[in-house]
Amino acid sequence: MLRRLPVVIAVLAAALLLVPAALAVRVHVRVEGKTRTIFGPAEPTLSVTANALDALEAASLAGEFYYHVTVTGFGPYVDQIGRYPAGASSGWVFKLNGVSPPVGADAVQLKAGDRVLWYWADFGPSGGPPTLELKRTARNCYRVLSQDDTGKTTTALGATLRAGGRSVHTRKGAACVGLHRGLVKATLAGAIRSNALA
Ligand code: B12
Repeated sequence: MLRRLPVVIAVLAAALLLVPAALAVRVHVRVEGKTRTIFGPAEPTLSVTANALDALEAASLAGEFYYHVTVTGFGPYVDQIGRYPAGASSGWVFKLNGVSPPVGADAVQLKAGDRVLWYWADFGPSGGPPTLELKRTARNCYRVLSQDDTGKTTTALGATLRAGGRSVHTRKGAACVGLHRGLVKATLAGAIRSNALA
């Protein structure tokens, strides 16, 4: 038995190493900065330990971008992503599946297939900015939706589609862009730029 001890220890150690990997979830992650997309325009799937803060860590690792967490009375708070630190009524917020959770990112447990969006937001008297979501309706045709913090979705009237260096103004939040190279994304003044689609 004693001779088998090193083998038993090795098996146990391997099992312990496998536990965190088994608990990880595969989720979509995107990070929208103040002036440009920082990570994952097309919302790639990443392996994330457990929560929305871990999703930012996974994206930072994959995209090699800086972020900083400070511990406050409420718990961990992301006070900087990329170049810009939070200040006054602006800073970094996140959404899970289009909804802004009313708790810190470490308290939001993820399940497979979830979509986590971190973004820079300027808060005014009417709250934070809506986020845009791009959907493909047919070949080269797209619809742009606008989501508020509760996840309520409306058509993003006046949104612009950016396709291969061209700008196409949408009629009633939808348009066909014709043949294009690269990804298409949507913008609208006062809203967070959309995910990108082929
Ligand atoms: C201003 C504000 C913000 C600003 C902060 C800008 C800045 N300068 O850093 C912005 C818009 C960026 C923000 C973001 C978020 N906020 Co906020 N925020 C507030 C608010 C209205 C005032 C805070 C304040 O200035 N206090 C006065 C200063 C002197 O005290 P302070 O301790 O130094 O305040 C700092 C911390 O509160 C920190 N902070 C702000 N929000 C949050 C959220 C969490 C979870 C943590 C840990 C820290 C934190 O930023 C403040 C300024 O540095 C409070 C509501 C309130 N009345 O307290 C909500 C509040 C603290 N926020 C809240 C939430 C949920 C968030 C978000 C998680 C929302 C989201 N889904 O993304 C994010 C944080 C995500 C992240 N980055 O980690 C909740 C926290 C609830 C909870 N029990 O966890 C509160 C209580 C609002 C609410 N009732 O829902 N917030």
